[in-house]
Parts: sequence; structure tokens; C-alpha cells
Amino acid sequence: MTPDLFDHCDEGPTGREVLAPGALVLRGFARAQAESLVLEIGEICARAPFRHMLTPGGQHMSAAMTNCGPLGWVSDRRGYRYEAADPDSGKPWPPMPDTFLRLAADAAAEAGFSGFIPDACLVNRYEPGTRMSLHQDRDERDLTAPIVSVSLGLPAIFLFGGLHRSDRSERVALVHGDVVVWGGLSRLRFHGILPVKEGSHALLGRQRINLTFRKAA
Ligand code: MD3
Ligand code: FE
Repeated sequence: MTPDLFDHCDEGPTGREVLAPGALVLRGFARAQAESLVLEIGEICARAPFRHMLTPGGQHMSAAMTNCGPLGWVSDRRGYRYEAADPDSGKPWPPMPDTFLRLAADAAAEAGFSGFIPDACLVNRYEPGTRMSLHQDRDERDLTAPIVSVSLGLPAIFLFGGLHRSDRSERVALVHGDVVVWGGLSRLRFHGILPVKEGSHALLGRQRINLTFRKAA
């Protein structure tokens, strides 16, 4: 009989994978904390509900979004920017939980970016069919700070491109608990998410949630 290599709540191996200079996948880095992260996300979206923001072109974004922390990323007809208040309520974004801050700082340190203190956490929600088209993250003031992303729930295929939109992109599978640090020469690479496949995750059901930690100001 083949022995079970993984416990029921394991979703794959741990360890690090270098994607490119400055881009490091920490497989399973957040897996042990996933339940508490999901509880915190529940509290955040109770105060600042997920919504489909409008692009400057007037389309609704495919992913539903909210934020926590001193600054939140927003999009509307006027453009993309960071705001201290939720435009839907006029109130400050919910505070960034200490567990989020510590996870982001620990992951960044693992990748060689010690002292990373994010001031913004964008929370993206993908239901089956949701995608994010190829783009750069360039609305932050300090492009020397890395970005840390945490994947929870349904798996996704991440598109990792180059510094020009037309550069060919690599496909990277991201699963529940994976953390990726994007810094240095990879900070301005184009990237996106292919439409999430139908499925159900033990902890999150029919959704993928991505936390994206940034130093915006
Ligand atoms: C590579 N989110 O919110 S996170 C975004 O899974 C965004 O929700 C995706 O792209 C998601 O802007 C991908 C991974 C990510 C974030 C920033 C990057 C990859 C990056 C910046 C540079 C290169
Ligand atoms: Fe992005």
C-alpha cells in the first residue's frame, strides 16, 4: 500500500522556489496560520465589504476587493490610487491585524528584504471564472520595497511576465498557503491570474482569496 505522504490539510510541499531575481515562492509558508487569517478576513469584510471597483475605463473589475491597513488601493473613473478611507463608507479601512503584519515581514525577511513594514493590504476575492489581466503594480511611491502576496483557498495559475507587456509570461501554480515575495528586479514585472477553475476548498469553499501587502507611501 502507498503511504499517505500528506496530512488531510496539507496541500503540497513546502520550500522555496526562485522564479527570477527578486521573485521567490515560499511554498506553504502561511498554511499553518490559514484558519486564523480567514477569521481575520471575515472581520475585515464585515467592516469594509468586498466590492467590484470600477476601472478608469468604466468596467467593473473581475475580482472583488477590500483593504486593511492605513492605506487601501482604490480604482474608479478618476484612476488608481491609495486612500486612507473606504470610499463606500467614508471610514478608515479596518486596521491591519498584527498577524498579517508579522506574516508579511517574516516572508519578506526570508527573501532578503528585512525591515519590510507594509502600510497597505489589498484583499482580492476570486470566485470560479474570476481573472486578473496582465498589469504592473506601479501605484506605490517606493518601488524598492517588495510586495508580499498570500494565496488562500482555491488554486490559481499565476502569469509571471517580463518588464514589457509583450514579453512572454511563465505560468506558476499557486495553492492555499503559498506566499510569494516580489522585489528587486521583479518588482515591476507584468503579472496576472488566469480565470480560476471551478472547485471547492475545505476552508474557503468556492473562492480564492489573495492578500497583497505593499508599502504604498
Ligand atoms: C509580480 N494580485 O492585486 S498577487 C494585484 O493573486 C495582483 O490577486 C494577484 O496582482 C492576485 O495587483 C497576484 C502576486 C503579485 C503581486 C504583485 C506583483 C505578483 C507580482 C508585483 C510584481 C510582480
Ligand atoms: Fe498586481
